[in-house]
Amino acid sequence: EGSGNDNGDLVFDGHDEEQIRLMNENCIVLDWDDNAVGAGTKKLCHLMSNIDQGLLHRAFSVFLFDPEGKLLLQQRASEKITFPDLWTNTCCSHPLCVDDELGLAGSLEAKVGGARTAAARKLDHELGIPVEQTQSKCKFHFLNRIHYKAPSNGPWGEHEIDYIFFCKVQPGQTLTVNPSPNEVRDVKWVTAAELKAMFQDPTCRFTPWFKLICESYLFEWWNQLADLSSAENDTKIHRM
Ligand code: DMA
Ligand code: MN
Repeated sequence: EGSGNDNGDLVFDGHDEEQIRLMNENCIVLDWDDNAVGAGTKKLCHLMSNIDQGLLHRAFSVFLFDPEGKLLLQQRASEKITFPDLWTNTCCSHPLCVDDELGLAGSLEAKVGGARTAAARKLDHELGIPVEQTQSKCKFHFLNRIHYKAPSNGPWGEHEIDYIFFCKVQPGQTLTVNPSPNEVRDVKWVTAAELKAMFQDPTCRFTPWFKLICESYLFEWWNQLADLSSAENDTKIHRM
């Protein structure tokens, strides 16, 4: 097959080599209560044929705000195997089956810590924001967990329990943002009004999880950006 990886099968025909390689990452497979029950490759976890049989994994979604309250959006690269070219929140991915991302103690606090570690890793990988800067210049708030399922293109889809984080760049601080072209096609800082205007623009298409969060919690939480204490650390899993 000559593809240079062990994923040289039909589902990857025509896709980007680096994105195919990332399909070997080990996601955390879950039961319905967000307990880790095993590992599954990113490939297996995102095939609709497995999802339709109940396969569920852990994910996170970061919403990064600057000190003026603007949200950083990204447009996914055309190279992405799932949901290419769609506009979405700052950064999404999966905590992996590694010690510092699993939340080994099993408590919600430990799992949030693991998801947050993964978030810092991917803010660097996708957007070129150094891990050191997300640690020293930002404040993370865990909001809640959303359980959702959505088909993508072809055989692919999502079925996740998604840890939602607001990440606020602290007053007077700025972050280095240097997106990786293999992951991110474009970025844009927006106000709530500017985001609502993008929803009216038929040339802008959005990911299903971002639409779900926009239709439910986003604008309410955005209004409370200065003090998220009444919204954060929700222990309930919201099934959508
Ligand atoms: C998956 O994001 C996570 C959610 C919440 C949809 P993704 O497809 O961007 O993952 P990755 O960046 O690892 O490809
Ligand atoms: Mn996923």
